[in-house]
Amino acid sequence: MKRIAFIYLLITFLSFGMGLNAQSHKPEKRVSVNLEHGAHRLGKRTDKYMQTWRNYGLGQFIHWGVYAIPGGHWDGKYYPGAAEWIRSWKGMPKDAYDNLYKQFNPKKFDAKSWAEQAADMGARYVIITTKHHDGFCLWPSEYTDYTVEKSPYKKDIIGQLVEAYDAEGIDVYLYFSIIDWNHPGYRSSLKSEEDREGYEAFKKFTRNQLVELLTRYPSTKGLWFDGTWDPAWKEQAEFADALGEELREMVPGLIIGSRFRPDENGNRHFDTNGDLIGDYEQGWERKMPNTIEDTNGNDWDCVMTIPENQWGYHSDWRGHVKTSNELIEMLVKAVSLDGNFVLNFGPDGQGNIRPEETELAAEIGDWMAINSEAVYGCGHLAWEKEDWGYYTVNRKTGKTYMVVFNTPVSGALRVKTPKKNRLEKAYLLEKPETELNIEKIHRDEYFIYHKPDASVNKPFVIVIETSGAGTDDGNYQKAKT
Ligand code: JFZ
Repeated sequence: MKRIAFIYLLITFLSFGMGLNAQSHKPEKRVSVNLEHGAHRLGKRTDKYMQTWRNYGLGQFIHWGVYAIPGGHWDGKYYPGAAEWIRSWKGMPKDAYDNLYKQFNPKKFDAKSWAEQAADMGARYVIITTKHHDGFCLWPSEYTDYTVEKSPYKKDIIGQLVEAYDAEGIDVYLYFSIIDWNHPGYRSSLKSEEDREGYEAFKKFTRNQLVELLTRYPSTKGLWFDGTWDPAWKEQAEFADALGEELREMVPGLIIGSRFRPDENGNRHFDTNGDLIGDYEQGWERKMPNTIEDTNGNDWDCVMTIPENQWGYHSDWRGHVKTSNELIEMLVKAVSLDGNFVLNFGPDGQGNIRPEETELAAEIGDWMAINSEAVYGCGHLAWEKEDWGYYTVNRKTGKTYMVVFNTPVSGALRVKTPKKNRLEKAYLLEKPETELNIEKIHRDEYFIYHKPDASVNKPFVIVIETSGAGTDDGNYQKAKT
């Protein structure tokens, strides 16, 4: 018995060590100091709100603001950076940018059609920019004049979107930038007494706007913060912590990721002890974890652009534009590693969703219409990773899926089950009546034979059933987490 306990400890120790080495997203050094503004919780949130979040699978991001008007161009010149950053470009006169709102009149904007398109794509939540770094507010804020109300369009855009997405049953999260290039008190760093004074006014303004947003749009499920890397904000641990608590009291179950408040040492995402600050890791931006160890057991979302790095509307996408197969693979990979995948849309200055995005949304939606069962409510299955794609497992029912992206020329898809767990049955999700041939190769190793015909150019899903899992508690539990 003693020996077994020792081996168990050794294995636990080794795997923990390996986990630490794999962490790209967490300080390597683990210390333990008392923090007033560090993580307020260790491990995942277990309440029903967070469970809903965890089971979304697919989300939509919307970046919209006055930057959609120049669309990555000024004075005939092409701006190579992210379109929503054009104000910071030396070729862009600040004054001209700050007056763009006088032309903001998106006649084609129809919140309902955006929400319907998102629903058809299969999105379960949406993150909407209420205010990006430029400070332009898509709602009629009473704390600044730099809002949609003062544009020729006048109407509240956030209100229309919240209503339309709510009606489609898509949960709304509000993106809010802490960087605000329009507010006189905003500074990226505080270098003088005067800076500090101005920043105090900016902090009040920030708090007021956030309280205003949650008061106006009480169905909001969470806040997606951005622009919190400023040295000025990194000094605001106490203020940000209190503000977070105040906001959480306003909306039951409110979800806020790790890109909001720093700890008292200015550490972001992970506090000085290496513990996650906030409800999920918000650092996976245009990149993804590769293994479950990379996620440190935290909830996370990956936000992704369709071109390389364009969030707001850029009329001229250059470089690689992702295909629906690539995006579906990212979605499934995210789910297989216990994360959500959020795809960005950048509508144009008139309020149209660009044709490339519409086409991709439809292609993803077509795939989801058949296969979403392997996405919604699903998470990681701790089986050996195979070359053909990703396993996902329904967290409630335990139903197990193989989402196949790479079919081997032999047609033999390898499955290695955990010990004492026999592979009994395999069938295509699309055609449950046709059972696929299974051959046992060696111990817990099987081949499932399936080679789709040449016309199939989309990933497909195989459902698998095993038996005997109950005889090995440890593995069964592991397979379910
Ligand atoms: C920020 C914004 O600056 C950008 O315009 C967009 O809104 C995006 C969603 O968020 O950009 C970031 C933020 C974080 C990282 C990279 C770009 N990051 O953590 O690597």
